[in-house]
Amino acid sequence: MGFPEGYRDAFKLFFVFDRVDAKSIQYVCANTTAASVEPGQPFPYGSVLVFETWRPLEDAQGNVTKDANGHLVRASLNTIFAMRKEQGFGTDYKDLRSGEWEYVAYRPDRTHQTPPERTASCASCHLAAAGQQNDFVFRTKLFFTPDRYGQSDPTGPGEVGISRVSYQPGTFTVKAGTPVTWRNSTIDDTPHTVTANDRSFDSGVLEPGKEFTYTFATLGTYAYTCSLHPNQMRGTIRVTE
Ligand SMILES: [Cu+2]
Repeated sequence: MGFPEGYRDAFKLFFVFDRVDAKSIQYVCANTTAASVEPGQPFPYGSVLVFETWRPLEDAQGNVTKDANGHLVRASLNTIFAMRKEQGFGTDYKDLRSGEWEYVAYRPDRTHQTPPERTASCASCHLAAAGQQNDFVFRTKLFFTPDRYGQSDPTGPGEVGISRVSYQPGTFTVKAGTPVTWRNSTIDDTPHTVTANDRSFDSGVLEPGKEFTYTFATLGTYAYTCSLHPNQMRGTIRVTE
């Protein structure tokens, strides 16, 4: 489909989502063809939607900062997702086809993050959300319910929670020789990992409800990430005497 040239000037802003849970700001905009559609109506051919994800500004503790209006502050652009509807589009997705849409993900430098031949996963997720009959483009209610994502799950002593695509707390201090347990307490069926940046520990894939325990014998500061969500999930363990 090609990079959606000029979308920042020409496209109409649809929505901005502050995803505190995912540490992500999501801008959804549409070209005039797509923007002319009434809710519930199919999108005409020539519709293009662009969805930018931004990493929000964080303080030194890894907490997101907000502007005077309570919104997250954009720090850096992660990904530009584009979807386009044209007659006959999507046939290569075969069983995963979600209508006549095709999908591409670009990095800010316009190189492909997910090239067109590998975007069947995009189509399948859109298909799963909307079924064959509907023109599904993005959702608001499912992922953005404040009471579902607004609060931390309780964690026990010596325990780091994994929920809403983050480690809670992001920085955890432990005495050397005391085990630390990470528990995937997410309620949205998302698997995560606990993977040291230096690979000194790695939980492997933790499905929801699963735990991983590791005992730090050596003093120091250990940075880790989720290998499935490396842009969103970062944690630190500080091992003290
Ligand atoms: Cu993850």
